[in-house]
Amino acid sequence: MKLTRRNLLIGAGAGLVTGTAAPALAQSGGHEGHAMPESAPLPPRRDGGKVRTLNGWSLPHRMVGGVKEFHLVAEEFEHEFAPGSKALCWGYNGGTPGPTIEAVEGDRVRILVTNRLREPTTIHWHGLILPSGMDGVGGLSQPKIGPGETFAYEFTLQQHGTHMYHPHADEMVQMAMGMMGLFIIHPRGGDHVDRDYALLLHNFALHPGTRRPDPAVMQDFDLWTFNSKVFPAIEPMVARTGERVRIRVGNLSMWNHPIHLHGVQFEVTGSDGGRWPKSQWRREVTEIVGVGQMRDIEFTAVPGDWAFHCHMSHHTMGPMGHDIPNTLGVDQSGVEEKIRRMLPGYMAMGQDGMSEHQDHTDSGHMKGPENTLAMMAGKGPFGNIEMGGMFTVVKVRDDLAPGDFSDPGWYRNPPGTVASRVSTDPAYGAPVRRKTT
Ligand SMILES: [Cu+2]
Repeated sequence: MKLTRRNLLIGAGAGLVTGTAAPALAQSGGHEGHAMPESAPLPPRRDGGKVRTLNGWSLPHRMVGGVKEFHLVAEEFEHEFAPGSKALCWGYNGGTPGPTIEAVEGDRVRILVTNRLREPTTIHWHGLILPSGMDGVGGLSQPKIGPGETFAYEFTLQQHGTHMYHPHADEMVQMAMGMMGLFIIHPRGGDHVDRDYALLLHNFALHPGTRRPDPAVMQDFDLWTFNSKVFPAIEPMVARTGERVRIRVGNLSMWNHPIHLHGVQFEVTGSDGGRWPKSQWRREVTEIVGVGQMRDIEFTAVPGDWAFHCHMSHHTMGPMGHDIPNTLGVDQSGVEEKIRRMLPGYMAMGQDGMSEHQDHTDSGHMKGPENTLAMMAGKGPFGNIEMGGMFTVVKVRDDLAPGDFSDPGWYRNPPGTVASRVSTDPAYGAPVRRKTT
């Protein structure tokens, strides 16, 4: 039986499946590791770049006769989206996204691209002003880079801003497999911020129980990612109170994403067009980053743990089925026992909402398909966070050293500033309500 989202209800750990998918749910699944550790060690910086690419790194260069030379390698590797979900992905230099290229306006850059895939590729420098023959559209601007070949791209950077790179050869497949990266050009005179974060929005169709992304999916993706990671495996963004923080967000996914930050009104300060004049800055709390677009947002950090996420609520969830009956409000007593005779361990869910999903999967008594994340994950100081995709936390503290990116743990709220229980009686108080029929 082919196991797809069409016949599986809710990725890992759902209690309700169609009959055809039932045997698949009996497979064992690894659901350990959903909790976000309080002080997860962050990977060390391997470069001198100014930008912190979440869960990523900036590519070192070498100077060759006054030219900054970078070397990208297109290749396949095993990638972990979060503990419990790995796939064979394609990307650059061992990762998806590939390493961030950082340079300065006016630099002459040479980018060597070695193709270790088994099909031709190219790289398009998305948003860069360059000679037509360096634009990287296979067949149009250049011959494709065959397997085993290395091509050189060389041009002078005539602009600054947040940009991207991606293939323009068998684009549908190669991008669906994870091939993309950030190309950040700093202005010649600098533009001071204290923390400069960058991430790419993407989506992967890694169907339950499988190990290669499916390039044919157009909308119903399993994994919604920041830099090809899903919550809780996405690094937090940390800052000291009062610091100026920039977050650069690029979108090479198949959807537009309304990116929302709690706790502040940020300013939209730039895009692929570079840093905008101050008169064009806008105050927002949500900014839609359209497919193929970049947006830079900036704010002054205020203390707390602040959610940063896509506001499409399905994009903050892990794998789930979409063509399934709605069980909300459906009395499933009796059904459970009958199904258990055919499918031991079956558990009816969804009658009162799906919040219970994370408890069942975290506790391990709901096993989903192999190599498949739960729909909801993450533990916070007050319980389950119930997220799973494009979600991370901006952690702002008063006592953080400049340049310290380590996870400071959970925010210690000043006394009297946490919402708290005043009653357990549903009939409590005298709230004004509209008359219901
Ligand atoms: Cu989204």
